[in-house]
Amino acid sequence: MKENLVKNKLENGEAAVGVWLSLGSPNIAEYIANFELDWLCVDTQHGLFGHNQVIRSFQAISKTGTVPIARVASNERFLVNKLQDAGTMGIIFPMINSKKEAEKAVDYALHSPKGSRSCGGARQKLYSDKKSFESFSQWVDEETLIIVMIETAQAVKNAESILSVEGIDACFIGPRDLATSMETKVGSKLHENAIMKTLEASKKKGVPAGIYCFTGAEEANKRLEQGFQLISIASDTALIGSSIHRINEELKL
Ligand code: 3PY
Ligand code: MG
Repeated sequence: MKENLVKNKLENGEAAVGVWLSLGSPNIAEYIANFELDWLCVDTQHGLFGHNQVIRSFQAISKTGTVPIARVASNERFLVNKLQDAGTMGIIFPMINSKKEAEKAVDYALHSPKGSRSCGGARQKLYSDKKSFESFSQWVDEETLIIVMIETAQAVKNAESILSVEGIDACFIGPRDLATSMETKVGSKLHENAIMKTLEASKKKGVPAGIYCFTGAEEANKRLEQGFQLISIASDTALIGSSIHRINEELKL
């Protein structure tokens, strides 16, 4: 991996489509990574991943053209660095509610002078042909994707100031937590207005926006038309669950 193709697509105004992994299975990661998606997200905030399964999933994904990214369990330096050592090329930070929290995310993910990432990198070094640590750290900082999740009412209110933080490559809306925080339902008018407000803030700040889609191509196409660039089209659990459900519904028992 000489360059982060998802980062390139976002910078060029193109869409990058991926799938969310929750089941903690490197075998599922390997399988799905061969479907020519732009990215796969190993979710360590929710889901079933132990750290060895994270490493084995990145080993499988990085053999394909799909970019390995991860959602960190929470905005902590040690957790971010462990995912980077394991080989992620993008970090999704959940529950970023303020400019200060966004600054912390950038600080943990990038080396000096842009941040204060601790020197390590283990598996990330396998992606790069840089010989010295200095050239590796410069390369990895350029190729790292930093994505902040906007998924509370407070984050929507602060979206413009969050997205003014230098080093943030994209924001990503978590519809379920957003609905919970707003005490409304996914899909309500109130909820949709908050999504649109975040999208407007992202356009104003020139930072690409992404969103988690739950119901398939129609929803994903609508979000693409609205101008979302980072689209999660499904999760491993949803793909398995919806297939079984559909077949069961059609069975003539
Ligand atoms: C949410 O909907 O809150 C999410 O975080 C999606 O992963
Ligand atoms: Mg969430």
